[in-house]
Amino acid sequence: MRVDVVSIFGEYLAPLSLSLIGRARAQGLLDVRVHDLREHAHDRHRTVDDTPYGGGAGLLMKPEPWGEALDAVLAAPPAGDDGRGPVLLVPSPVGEVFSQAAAVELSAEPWLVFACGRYEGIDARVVEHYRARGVRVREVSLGDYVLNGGEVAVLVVVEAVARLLPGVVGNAASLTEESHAAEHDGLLEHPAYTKPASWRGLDVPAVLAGGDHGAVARWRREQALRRTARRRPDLLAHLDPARCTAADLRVLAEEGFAPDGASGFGPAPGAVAH
Ligand code: 6GU
Repeated sequence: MRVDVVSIFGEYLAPLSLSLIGRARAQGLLDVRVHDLREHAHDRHRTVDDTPYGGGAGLLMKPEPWGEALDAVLAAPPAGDDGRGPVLLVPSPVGEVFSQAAAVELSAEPWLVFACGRYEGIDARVVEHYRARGVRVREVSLGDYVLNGGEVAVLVVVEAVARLLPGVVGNAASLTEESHAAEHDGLLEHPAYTKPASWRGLDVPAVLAGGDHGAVARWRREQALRRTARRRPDLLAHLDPARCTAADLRVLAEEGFAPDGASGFGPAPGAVAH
């Protein structure tokens, strides 16, 4: 996979040389190229920002350097580009909230381009222009809080996507068993334990050491359901009742949740929230 990142703070992306992502790059599984937006600002001060029309606090990024920088990136597709071009990702607090489902979709793409805004963001015509040109643009947010710029989002999205590429994570099964994985019905993962069996007076649940694989699987499913109900009840709105066993339904009822009549679960009528 090829990843181009346009930023005024390329140094912010140094962690992409570390750990699994760094190794994936060294192995040629991932080709990350960072480009300096200021190369495309032509005044003496290499200005990339200006005051917003209509007034208001803060500065916006000007469209012209972005147009030049993105045109240059788009003009140099990776070898074997299928003609569809990249997905252009624009980190922004007004974007769709990034998710594991989005990471899975992006991991199937051969080419991602990130446009990192700073200040109050990028002149809105930049996204409009590339959409009109047929570029697939996704504005992505990390969540409901405000960051100073998009570079941290690039670190997050590249790590979430790259670890799904074949060969990046050693044990492929660990990808499907973790929290938020579709194969796990989007539930939070069950608690996990390693040796010693007893630590500071706390014992590993006996069922995990009992050697009964069916019992272990049932215990883990129950824990995943209870944890999700207590910590992230919003995720249960996407749990398909058709994928639930009678035991699942009983656990969820104990936690105060019932099928909501749509395609998920919601608070059971009369249930008392935990
Ligand atoms: Cl992607 N960018 C900025 N500036 N703030 C954010 C964000 C992104 N996601 C949440 N807050």
